[in-house]
This record gives sequence, C-alpha cells and structure tokens, in this order.
Amino acid sequence: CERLPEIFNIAAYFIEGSLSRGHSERIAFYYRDETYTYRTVRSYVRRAATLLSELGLDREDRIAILLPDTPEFIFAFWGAIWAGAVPVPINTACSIDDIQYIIQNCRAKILLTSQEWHEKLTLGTEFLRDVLLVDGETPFLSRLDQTSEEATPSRTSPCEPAFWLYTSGSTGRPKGVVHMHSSMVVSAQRYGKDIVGLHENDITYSIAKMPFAYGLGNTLYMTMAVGAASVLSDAANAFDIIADLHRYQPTVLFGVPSTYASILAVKEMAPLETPRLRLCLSAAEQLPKTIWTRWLQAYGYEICEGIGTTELLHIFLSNRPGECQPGSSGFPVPGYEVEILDDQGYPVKVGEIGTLQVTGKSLMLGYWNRIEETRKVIYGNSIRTGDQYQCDAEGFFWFMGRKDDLFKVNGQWTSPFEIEEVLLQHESLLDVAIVPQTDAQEVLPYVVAFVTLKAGFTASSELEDGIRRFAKSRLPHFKAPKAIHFLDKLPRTPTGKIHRKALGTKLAL
Ligand code: 3SK
Repeated sequence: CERLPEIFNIAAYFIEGSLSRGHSERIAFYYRDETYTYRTVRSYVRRAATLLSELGLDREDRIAILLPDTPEFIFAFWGAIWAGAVPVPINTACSIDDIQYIIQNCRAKILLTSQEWHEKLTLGTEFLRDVLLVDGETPFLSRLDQTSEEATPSRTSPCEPAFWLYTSGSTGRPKGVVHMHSSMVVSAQRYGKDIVGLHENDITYSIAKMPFAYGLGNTLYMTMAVGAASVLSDAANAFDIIADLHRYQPTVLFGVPSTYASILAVKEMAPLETPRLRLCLSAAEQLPKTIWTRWLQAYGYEICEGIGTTELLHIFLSNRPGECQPGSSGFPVPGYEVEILDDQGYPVKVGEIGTLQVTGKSLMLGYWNRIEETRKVIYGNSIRTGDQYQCDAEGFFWFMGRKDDLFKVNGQWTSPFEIEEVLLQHESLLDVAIVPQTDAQEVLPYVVAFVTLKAGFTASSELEDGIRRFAKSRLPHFKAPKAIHFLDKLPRTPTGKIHRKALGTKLAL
C-alpha cells in the first residue's frame, strides 16, 4: 500500500484537494450541454454521502451503481467513498444474468440505476434494502438537492477497501476486484501524470466507460488529480464519437483499437477536426501496427499504446509519447516492476516468451470471496497476469496473447495477432479475429479467420478467395487461414475485447 497518512479517504483527497489547489471554478466534467465545476461536484458528493448514510449505508457496505457515464454515477461513486462505504460500478454492457449475479455477489445494500434497468431486473431482497432511481418521480439528483452538504469524510485508512470493479474472464462468473483507498493515488501519479502528462488544461475523452478500470482512470480520477476536465459520453458508434470530438475538442483521447479502426473506416464521410488534440492513447486490446500507421498517416498522431489490468487498476506497461514503438506495449510505467517468467517462475531470456509478472502499489487486495483464484495469481506483492509476453533487446515488451490464445500450427507457437495484423492490411477488412480449429479429419489445428467488412464490400466466395490469396502471399502457408467466416460484428466482452472463446464455440456448433 502506498505510504499515505493513517487516516486517508480517497474521495476527500481528490475532491478537497482540487479545491485547495485552486480548481474550484474549473470544469470537472462535461455532460451533454451541461458543465460541472469542481465546486459543484464537491457539493453533490457531500450531499450523496449524507443521503446514503441516512438511508443506512454504513462503512464498508456496498452500493451497486448500474448506470452509463453520468453525473449521478460520479456523485454516488465519490459520495459512497466519502461516507466510508464501497461503490461497485456495473457495466451496462454486461448480460442481465451477470448484472444480477454482481448485485447479489457484492451484497449491495443499495442499488442506483434507471427505471429502464430496474424493470429488467428480478432482484433478491436478501441484502438489497433500497433501489434509488435517476429518473421517475423522485430522481436521485432532486433528492440530493434536498439534502444537506455538511457531511465530513469518513476516517478511513489508505489500505482498506474503497471500491470494487468486476472483471469478466473468458469463462466463469465475473470476479469482484477489491481496491484500496490508496490505489488511485498510485495510478493517477504514475500513469496519469508521469506518462500522459495530464495537466489542468486537459480535457480527456475516453471510449472505455467508468465501470471498466481503464475508463475509471481516464474519466474520473486521473483528471481530478490535476484539476483537468473529462467528457461523459454515451456515443456508441464512430459517427457519434466524431461528433463528440468536434463538440468538446478534447486534448487527450483514450481509445481502444476497434474505435481507431472504425473512425478510420469513415474518414472520407466524416473527417476528423480536432486542433486541440495533443495525444492519442490505446489499451484494452492489442493495437495492430496497420491501424497505428494509418492513424498517423491520416491525422498525424501516433497512438501511444499501453496495457493494464483491473487487478492493478490501470496501465503498468506503456509506450512514451513521442517515442512509440508500434505494435509493442512499450516498457514499464515508473513505479512498476515487470518481469517475464517461464513455467518454473524464472525470468526468461531476451526474445523468449513467458508469463507477465507485475509488482506495483496499485495491486488489488484480492478477489471478493474467491480465495483460490486470488491465491493463483498473487505472489507476495506481485501478480501473474496470464498474459504471454516477450521483451526485445531495447527493452520493449511485445504482447503475444493470453496463454489460451496462443496455439501451435505446423509445430510452431503462433500468436493470433501476427495473422490478424496481416489480414487487416486487406482493403476490405474492418475487423479480424483469428482462432485455431481442429476438426475430425484434420488432427492438427489450422487457422480460421472471422472477419467484418468495411462499408462498400460484400461477402462472397470471390472475396474469400482473394483474402486467402492475400494472406498466403504474406504469411508462411500454414498460417494463412483455411476458412474465412464473414460476420456483421465480432463478439466482444463488456470491456470491448474480442471474445475468442465465443468464436471457438461458434466453430464447434
Ligand atoms: O485492458 C487494459 O489494457 C486495461 C487498461 C487500463 C486499465 C485496466 C485495463 C484492464
């Protein structure tokens, strides 16, 4: 745990800190046509703390927040922490089944959501005492308007639970990742200030939403740590995102690879005009070099790629602005020690593939009520992320896939990314996912591609042949896909990563 005073409340630290640093009249966030200053945020956060306490939310009790990125999300999140309780944001992109599981699993005493979501849920009453709605007869905001703002922050400690984030693996139920009050201080300093160089004149725009650790940092607390502003948006496609970028003119764009690809795909129809943008970043998934290069050619910005995990709260490996190595995850963020280990736990040699182990002070306390899974990944102060990496002689880290993503073809370990990278250079392809396939006749695995097409292209056997020929001319023959399946959309997890397991299942059907 980071060295901080014995009594430490992260909500008070950021919110009172922003006022004492002279940011009270600065804009903290933009939402639709509204702006919220740091002073207004403090007022609503204190009111939320009072209201939640009055409703019986005690220290360490959980409040589930099932909302898109909105002011209510922010007030409830910080208000709960201010009161010593523990907010649990839930991604509205999760399945209903997982949402209900999370509300039950975290034993939320209060749920904050909208009428529409509430009607979709069948909620148990074992733990849940109250449901607060952001709309309807007595919306949450109007209740806050009627509440006093006198609450003093709960006297929490830096190492006690402050908030949870649920992470979905490719199998099994989502796991509740328990984070301490100190974790955000570490990520805001190490990544937000040291790498991104956030400062008070920045306006950030994040594609990832706040219930995802990447979005939480980009939109909520990294900006707050420096008195910057962020945009709360629910833009769902490239055109809406471009409209937002024009409207708010952010200086920092926290993207994900599929968004960069889809903005590029409509560049003739919707050119980007963002004179204030100073930095483009990417995480959550491997960014293909092709997209990196096209983005640079089209708009003149490099994309600064990094990788994080919910368990470490934010990014721990990152390229540095101005010296990006396209296709790589860069090198360790200051304050994090990153090693690549073999199956026996020894560091591998330069160029060899192994499992990533990361040590850093933003590490979670553990997975809620999942001791075996916690013990499997935590080694002292470190975590083994399950990501397969290699490091080159210059110290750049290269992601090879999750352990389950790598497969052998023709006796060679193969990463899906090297094949996806090549296919993405085909003029017709927007999105590509490679998975191995073995069928009854062919004992050895072969490569299969799932693809989506750019506007103006139609699936046909000629196009399939053309893509196959294109791949064969650029890859060893055994890595070229034997079959190509055209989809309207690739299946993605709630945090936007390609759901490779679901594609494997498609093949089995
Ligand atoms: O998936 C990532 O790369 C990521 C980045 C930042 C924070 C959290 C995550 C999972």
